[in-house]
Formats: sequence, C-alpha cells, structure tokens
Amino acid sequence: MKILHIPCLEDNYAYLILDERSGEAAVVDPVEPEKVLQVAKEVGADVKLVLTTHHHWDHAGGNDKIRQMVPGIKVFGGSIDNVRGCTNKLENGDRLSLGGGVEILALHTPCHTKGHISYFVSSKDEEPPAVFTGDTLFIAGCGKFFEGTADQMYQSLCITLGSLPKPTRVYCGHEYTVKNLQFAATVEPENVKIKEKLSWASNQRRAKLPTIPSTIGEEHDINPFMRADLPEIQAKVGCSSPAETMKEIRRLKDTWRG
Ligand code: GBP
Ligand code: ZN
Repeated sequence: MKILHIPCLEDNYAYLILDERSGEAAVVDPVEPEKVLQVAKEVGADVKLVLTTHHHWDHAGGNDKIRQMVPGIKVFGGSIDNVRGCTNKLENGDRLSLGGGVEILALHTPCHTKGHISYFVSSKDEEPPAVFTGDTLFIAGCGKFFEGTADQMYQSLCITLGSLPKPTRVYCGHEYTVKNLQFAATVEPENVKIKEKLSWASNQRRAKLPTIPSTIGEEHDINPFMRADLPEIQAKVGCSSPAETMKEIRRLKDTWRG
C-alpha cells in the first residue's frame, strides 16, 4: 500500500491510499477534489472510496464535487455526523476492503464532532498499519471539543486510538505539529522527546515538508493529551483523573498564546 499526502487549503491534508496490485485507491477528506484526482491520475490510481473523518467543511466540503467528477464513487462517513454527500454510513467497527490487498476498519472517535470516524488501515504486505485520525488526534495534540466532553476525548485518544499497535503510522487532518509541540513543551519542559521532535518538525516545515506521519508509539511519548492517563502528567496540571486532566490541558491550550 502506498500513502500520498495532498496538502489542501491553508493547513489541511487529504490523503490517497493506493492498493498497488489492483490500482484501486481510497481518498481521505478530499476537500479539493481537483488536486486529489490529479495526484490519482499521476500514479494511475482508480479512486473507488472516499473516507470522510467528520462533517466540518474543510474535510467534507469536496464530497459533492468528487461524486460529480467520479461517477459511482462511494462516500463514507460516520452515521451520526451528517457528512455532506455521504452515500454509505459507518458504525464503529465496520470494515471495508480496498482492491483485495487493503483492509479498513472504522473507529468511532467522538468529541471534536459527535460522529467523528478514524480509519485504521492495514495491508497484506509486511508494513506497519496506518490510522487516519482527522481532527481527533493531531501530532502532539488533539482537536477542540466542539461536540463532546473531555471524558469522550479521553476514551477516543487514550483508549480507542491508544490501544492500536505502537508502530501504527498516524496521519492527521492538519499541519499543526510545530505549534502543538511548542505547547507540549510548556506542559512538560523536561521532556527530551518533545524537544527533539520540535526541532525536527521545525526543520521539516522550513524545508516545506510535512511532519506527518508520526506513530502511535511516538504519540504516547510526546502528546500531552494522549498522556492524560499518566499520574506524572496529572500532577503537572494539578488533576487526579484522566478526564479532568484532559479537560485542563484543553483549557490550557485554548488560552495559550504561543
Ligand atoms: C492554529 O492554531 O493554527 N488556526 C489555529 C487553530 C481544527 S479546524 C484553528 C483551529 O481551531 N483548528 C481546529 C482545532 O481543533 N484545533 C486544535 C487546537 O487548536 O489545538 N474547523 O475548521 C476546525 O475544526 C471547523 C470547521 C470548526 C467548521 C468548526 C466548524 Br462548524
Ligand atoms: Zn474539524
């Protein structure tokens, strides 16, 4: 399986997931369908599926157009998320297959929106799986709690996504990595992995390269929200439960001026 980044709008990413043997592809959040289909054309991909993470326009806003441009394309989205142009609604645990070589598992990861879906993608080849996390899990951060509670974000990040295999590659919806790591360093000033990742990410951006993917294992080490279940992080923000800590770190980030 091949995964290609397609930068869209200001700081969004769409992705193309290609099953190389069959030439069939899925696209994640194709908000600018022309760009995405241009990349598909360049690699000779036949785009069969759209995987929508959530209903916000900067993710789902290209769905109607891509349906016009690619007749017969299936557009997936969370059953309770009201995704534009959705043709196939997904529940937690639903499975899809792509081209015979790629398996896709829908994971309900609510809070940023109530029907947000993350897509866990694995192939038959010997390579680590990937997860497309939209605006739930960012590299070293998470989405704002627009339609849910801190307890739901704790479940989504620390339980649902946190239980995936450590080598799983994390592909998120926005390029927020540098800012997220600058904030993470204010929560844990002595965390060396955060400092190292920040200097790497700054270099990547200077070279106009993406900072994505990371891995689930790496997120456990650098993401303050993903670390809300650790007593040492709870103590740092003066809290004593994961959900309370999640809420407090979100509040701190919302009021932080980097
Ligand atoms: C920044 O830091 O770069 N531009 C600012 C933040 C996701 S996009 C912009 C922002 O708030 N981004 C959202 C977020 O969750 N950020 C996490 C964080 O700042 O820690 N969106 O475009 C956002 O979801 C949107 C679209 C929101 C439609 C509501 C509706 Br309705
Ligand atoms: Zn969003």
